[in-house]
Amino acid sequence: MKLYHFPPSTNSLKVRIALLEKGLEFESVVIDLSKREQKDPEYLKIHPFGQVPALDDDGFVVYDSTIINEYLEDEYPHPPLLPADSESRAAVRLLEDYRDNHVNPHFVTLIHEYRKPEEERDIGLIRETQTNIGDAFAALETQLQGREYLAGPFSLADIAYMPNIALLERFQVPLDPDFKNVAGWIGRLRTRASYSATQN
Ligand SMILES: N[C@@H](CCC(=O)N[C@@H](CS)C(=O)NCC(=O)O)C(=O)O
Repeated sequence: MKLYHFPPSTNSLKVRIALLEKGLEFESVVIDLSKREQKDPEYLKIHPFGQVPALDDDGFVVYDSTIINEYLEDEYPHPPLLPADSESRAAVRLLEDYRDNHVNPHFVTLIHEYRKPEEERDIGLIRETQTNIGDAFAALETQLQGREYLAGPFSLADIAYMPNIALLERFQVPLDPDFKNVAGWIGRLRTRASYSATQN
């Protein structure tokens, strides 16, 4: 299996964590986004939209982190990262969708700001984005009430958020101290061996 990825990319990390959780070995092919390698004509044959990640599993190519993780679950179902019943599976997918469309974009804003020299950063935008992240995590606080992980057992939903959790620390985003469920969940995620993928 070959994983085309860029190590700091949050969406690439979603797949690396799923591979680690499933104990699947892979060859790492780094596509350096800082050199725009994702737009190289050769790579566009792998990923037609020129993004990371993409996966080549013995000649079968699939891209988009969420779709790749679903593929991994279908092809390598043990250990399971989706619950067995349809309602819980739908809940996992909604939580992933929330992360992809309503949480991760705020982190992309922070990544772009922190890439700039300090004096060029838009502090107002950083503060506003931190508030947006706090608001987004308020929904997770409710979701985690009475649950160890977002959908009960550890799942693809939790994996989707792990790269973002690591960035909370890196960008020193303060979370509301009243978010006790979120704090406990983050603590549990940090103890998983696969969390180490986020630390390079
Ligand atoms: N929906 C896609 C989004 C992929 C994506 O946005 N990848 C970013 C890195 S995290 C990327 O390749 N950015 C470079 C570009 O779009 O040119 C997924 O989940 O894989």
